[in-house]
Amino acid sequence: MNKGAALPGGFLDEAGLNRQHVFALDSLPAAVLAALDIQPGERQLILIGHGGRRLWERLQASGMTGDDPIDDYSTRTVRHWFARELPEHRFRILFPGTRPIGLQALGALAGWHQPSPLMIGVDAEWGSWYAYRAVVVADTDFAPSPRHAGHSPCPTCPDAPCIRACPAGALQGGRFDLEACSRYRLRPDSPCAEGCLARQACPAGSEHRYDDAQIRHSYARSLAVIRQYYATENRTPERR
Ligand code: B12
Ligand code: SF4
Ligand code: SF4
Repeated sequence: MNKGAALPGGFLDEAGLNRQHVFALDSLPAAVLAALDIQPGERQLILIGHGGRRLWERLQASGMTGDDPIDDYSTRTVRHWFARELPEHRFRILFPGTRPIGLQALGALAGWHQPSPLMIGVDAEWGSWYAYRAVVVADTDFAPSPRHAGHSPCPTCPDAPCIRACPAGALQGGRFDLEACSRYRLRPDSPCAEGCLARQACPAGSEHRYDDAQIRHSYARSLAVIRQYYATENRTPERR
């Protein structure tokens, strides 16, 4: 019934899930499709992201719930959106979920992901202040989105302040050194425990920089993953 219509994204925009891209499943590379376990009748993949501060503002207003409040909010919001605006459609939320999905690879197909020394996608509009919040497959028939004509600010960035700002030298040498970054973040009183100095030095999209509380929240989560990794592996990062 929505054949060729534009995705009705206003509800998602208002909720802070303000980046959306519709792919026809038959336009996706076989390697991407293989990871999705497509079911009969499913026709489209809807990639949903957030850019800037609104997601966090709306999340605060609706209440932080669950083990991962951002994932929890994103899932609730997508379910609510389908119930309200697309009740006749079947959908499955693949991310957040347990299935490994290469989000930056999907972002590259949508034109959202531009590589950067930080390894986080950085584009000229949002800088690094965006992320992927949901991947949905559905039996919808919306007009596929044109590839976003974004571009990377990095090639024209004078002096790459991100590289100079990293106290661990993790961005030098043209390859992100996750080990060096992790080791530095795990130090007692590390200035990178709850935020990335390199990311904050990047001038691109700085007007969209997250609220301090959101930065602390997200970095505390990634630090916990890093700590768990070293604990599980019984490794001592300080000595490596
Ligand atoms: C595992 C993971 C991590 C791990 C390690 C990353 C790694 N590659 O080993 C840890 C826990 C350290 C991590 C941390 C962060 N991550 Co992370 N991470 C992921 C995750 C779940 C899987 C990446 C992966 O390994 N894919 C498998 C490989 C085979 O896929 P790939 O597409 O071929 O590889 C790409 C990525 O691996 C990436 N990459 C490679 N090395 C590194 C290293 C780092 C630090 C990062 C961020 C990316 C990255 O570049 C590859 C080419 O595009 C993705 C979400 C996803 N499902 O894709 C998020 C993701 C890459 N992370 C993201 C973010 C934002 C972060 C953090 C900034 C979160 C935070 N606020 O703390 C930090 C930054 C790093 C830091 N300084 O701590 C975002 C990036 C958004 C964007 N704009 O591009 C993603 C896409 C999640 C999301 N929902 O949007 N992350
Ligand atoms: S500081 Fe410059 S080189 Fe580094 S991520 Fe930002 S735009 Fe790219
Ligand atoms: S978190 Fe710290 S050590 Fe890691 S890349 Fe950012 S500035 Fe460098």
